[in-house]
Amino acid sequence: ARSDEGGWTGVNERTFIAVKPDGVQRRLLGEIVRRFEKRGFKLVAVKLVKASEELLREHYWQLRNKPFYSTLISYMSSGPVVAMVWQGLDVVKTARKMLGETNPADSLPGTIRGDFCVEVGKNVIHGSDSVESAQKEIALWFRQSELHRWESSTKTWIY
Ligand code: IDP
Repeated sequence: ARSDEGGWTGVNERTFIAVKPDGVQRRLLGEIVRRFEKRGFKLVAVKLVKASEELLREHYWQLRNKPFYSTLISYMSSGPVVAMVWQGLDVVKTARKMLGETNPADSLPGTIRGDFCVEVGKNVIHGSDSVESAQKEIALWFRQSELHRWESSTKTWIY
């Protein structure tokens, strides 16, 4: 991790979003990307990736003792996921609101999980739960060279 990775705050805050294998299979990628774009966030990295078990075990390290852990790892490795980094003011918190709750049944209509899924084990999308987790997850899923710096032409209309 490079030293400037920790400095992303304010309008430069970043979060890690992954469309899970069910989201990819169900052709929800475009709809999900559309929501983040229209909200005003900036895409700084994206790739289709078949995640290794090793990567997933590290990603879900904190859940290693949960009864659903092995199901979760096989679900997440059952097909390609779309890994993304989105940037913008309060993007970590806002993305979590856009996703809805972990359990789709608790997710309000209008949220991604509230609109597109019904079961906690097939909840179509991941989003970092804090700025600190976002930094760890971005470093885990992406190389520095995959994170792009670019100026959005709509910036002055969003901020
Ligand atoms: P989050 O994804 O909303 O941050 P976490 O508690 O970090 O929620 O759980 C990670 C993922 O593990 C969930 O998104 C979901 O796919 C899966 N998961 C969580 N709780 C359960 C459960 O009770 N049964 C099956 N899978 C679960």
